[in-house]
Amino acid sequence: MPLEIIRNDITKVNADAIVNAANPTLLGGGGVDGAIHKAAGPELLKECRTLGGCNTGQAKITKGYKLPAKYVIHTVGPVWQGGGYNEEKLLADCYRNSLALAKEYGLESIAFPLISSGAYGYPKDQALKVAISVIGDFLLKNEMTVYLVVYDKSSFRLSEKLYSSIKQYIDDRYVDEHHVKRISRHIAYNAAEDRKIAEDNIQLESFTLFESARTLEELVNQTDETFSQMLLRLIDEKGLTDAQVYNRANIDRRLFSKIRNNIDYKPSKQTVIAFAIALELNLDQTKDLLLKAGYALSRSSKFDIIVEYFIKNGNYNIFEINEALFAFDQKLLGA
Ligand code: AR6
Repeated sequence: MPLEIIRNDITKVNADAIVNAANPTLLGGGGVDGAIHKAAGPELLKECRTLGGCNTGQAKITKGYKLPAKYVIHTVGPVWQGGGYNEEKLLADCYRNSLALAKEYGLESIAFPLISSGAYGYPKDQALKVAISVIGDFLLKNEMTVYLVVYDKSSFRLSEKLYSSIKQYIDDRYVDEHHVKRISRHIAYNAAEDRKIAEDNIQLESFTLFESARTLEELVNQTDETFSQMLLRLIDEKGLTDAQVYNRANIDRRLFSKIRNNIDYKPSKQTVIAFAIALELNLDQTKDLLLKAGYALSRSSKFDIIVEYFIKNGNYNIFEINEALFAFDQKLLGA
């Protein structure tokens, strides 16, 4: 089940649990901790007093009280001290232990803030990387919807190197709309000439059709393999299981079974690309799969260029791709 990066105030998120970036006392503080206590009401602090605090990297659960979420999972992130004090492992533990607790309680959805990336000073790009990597690993083996709530988009940054590399790739390839319009006019002009030839051909063709007495129904029945059929064939050819593929694609199991059960299913473009990534298709194969659903990759879409960038670089980690799409304000893959 999927990971979604969203921009919101976590106290407003409607998930089974929201995670609090707390301190070891569990008795409230500033930042997200303060916001959660304020929105949940004083009953939350009362319950927190009974918990006896919490060590860094560990997690404890309480009810959500006045929050839309049923539970709050309190975890204590590490204070950033330059990176040489086990911070990465401790931060990863926060995500792992919170997810384990959510699983133990049978929760279906959970929302995380970017733990430690505020008052505790963990660099946001590195904090995001740890979050995505631990949540991604968890989701390959477990069914849950996980929201990563990025509160302050302006301070959200991919690692500088990745960001500028993708930016350069887009700049080299992006065809602005103006240019596209010029091209379409040119195409329209050529199309007028072509139309006449096509009309002649159609007459010839309909004659042939008539001659061979083929019905429209017969013709329709001769359509190519559909998207659903091609997807299932590729899964078999790659020796993967359905679950491996929909998990890697960040796609909900229910959506996958709809596609499996309806050979004419018309997926969104994001869904097709998510499967192409899960199946580790190369660029040509990705284009073929897109075509089955009536789509193409375009140079006038940043989304398409970013996807192309990752496929060309052989990076099929859907969560990293989504991180990049998010940074460039594009729709995300899968979920
Ligand atoms: N919703 C989502 N994210 C938020 C919200 C919100 N309402 N408010 C802040 N953030 P921080 P930490 C983001 O400082 O670094 C507290 O005093 C914020 O932009 O809340 O783990 C505790 O008691 C940042 O990216 O937590 C501890 O003493 C992220 O949440 C200490 O701060 C985490 O920022 C914990 O520090």
